[in-house]
Amino acid sequence: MKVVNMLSTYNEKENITPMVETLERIAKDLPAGRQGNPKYDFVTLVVDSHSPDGTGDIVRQLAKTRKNLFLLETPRGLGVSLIAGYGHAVKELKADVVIPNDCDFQWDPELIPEMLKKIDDDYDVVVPSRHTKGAKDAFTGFRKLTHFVSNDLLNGYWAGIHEVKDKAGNFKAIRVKNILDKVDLSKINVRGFVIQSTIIYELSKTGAKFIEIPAVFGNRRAGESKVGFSWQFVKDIIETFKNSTRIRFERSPKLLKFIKFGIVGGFGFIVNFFGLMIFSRFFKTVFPWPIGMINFWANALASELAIVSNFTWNNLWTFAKEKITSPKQIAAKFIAFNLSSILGGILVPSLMVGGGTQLFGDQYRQIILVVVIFGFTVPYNWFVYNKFIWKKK
Ligand SMILES: Nc1nc2c(ncn2[C@@H]2O[C@H](COP(=O)(O)OP(=O)(O)OP(=O)(O)O)[C@@H](O)[C@H]2O)c(=O)[nH]1
Ligand SMILES: [Mg+2]
Repeated sequence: MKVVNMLSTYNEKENITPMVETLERIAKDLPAGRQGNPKYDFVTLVVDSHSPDGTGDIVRQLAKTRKNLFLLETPRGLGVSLIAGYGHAVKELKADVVIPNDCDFQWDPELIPEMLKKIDDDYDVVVPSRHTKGAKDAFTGFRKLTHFVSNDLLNGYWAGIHEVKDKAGNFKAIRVKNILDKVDLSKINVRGFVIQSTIIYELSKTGAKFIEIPAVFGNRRAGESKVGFSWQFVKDIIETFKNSTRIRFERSPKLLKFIKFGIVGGFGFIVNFFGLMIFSRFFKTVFPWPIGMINFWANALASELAIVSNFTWNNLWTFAKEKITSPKQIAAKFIAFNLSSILGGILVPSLMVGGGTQLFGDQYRQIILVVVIFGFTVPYNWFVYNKFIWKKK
């Protein structure tokens, strides 16, 4: 079984040699396979973003006396580097298992034998975790807060990634066959640290079986952390938020649809408002009719304009997947849409507001109107649009 240990490095000149040697010792101590042959073929892939401290040169030097050490040079950014590294491990190095890790000893590589044992036990993704029983982390103050915001709030609560509790770490063992090789790496479009939760999400889509094992997350052994309050940090938080939102909507397309439906409805409300203003002014200047008639026609025209806007934008945007295209269908559905709008947007709400003010008094008219719109018209429209107008084909 070929195991590729993938170390991401940026300025890790003090840590790289001890890490490579530690992995070699771990490989030597692993249990042998059948007939005493080594069960695992252990290689190390260093993914370095042209570290200015010369980490790459150290790797080149080490590789002169080693057959199992490789260097991949990538542009700056943990996300782009890991994506390139995963691709290289799968395609070029023909890995069966990939084990990405930081190169600062915060995650203890001594866990690797236990992780490989879990892969043997048929788990596909083994995640050392700071959030299971028996785990510990050295987080303090600011790092505790940023970890909570990105791991728990954005990736957990907002994105809805619940396969594992610790979604923010790099260290994990990933089976390649039918799991990592199913992930289309070219479609993952993230630059920074958010790659960690993104890869968990992408792996979950392959049907991977996850397990978390307790880990002790210590302090880095030497060198400097790249996570601190900086412009890069702000960019990382924005990217995490954007990506969590994308994942949330991908996981719950109904929610995205509902938000679009809300925006279209709100826009229709604005169209109605300005339509009424423009039409009543226009009629007042052009026709010398009694005031009631003008209001009626201005109202009717403004409502129709809003209906046309709602129908068009919902058809093109909210329900793009169920879009109605044939002219005959459009005509039929548009008539149905109009009738339903009159019923759900005018007739029933008028009755409800009328009844409500009778019951509670005129001073509550505005509140009753809001309650009726959100309590009746919105759910009614949502139901009719989904079940009748833009029914799934
Ligand atoms: N290839 C590559 N590696 C990077 C880059 N940025 C960080 N790394 C490496 O990724 C690993 C994690 O980075 P750290 O700075 O230790 O971040 P962290 O462990 O999440 O946070 P700390 O707890 O503050 O150390 C380390 O091995 C870094 O050297 C990058 O742009 N490219
Ligand atoms: Mg670190």
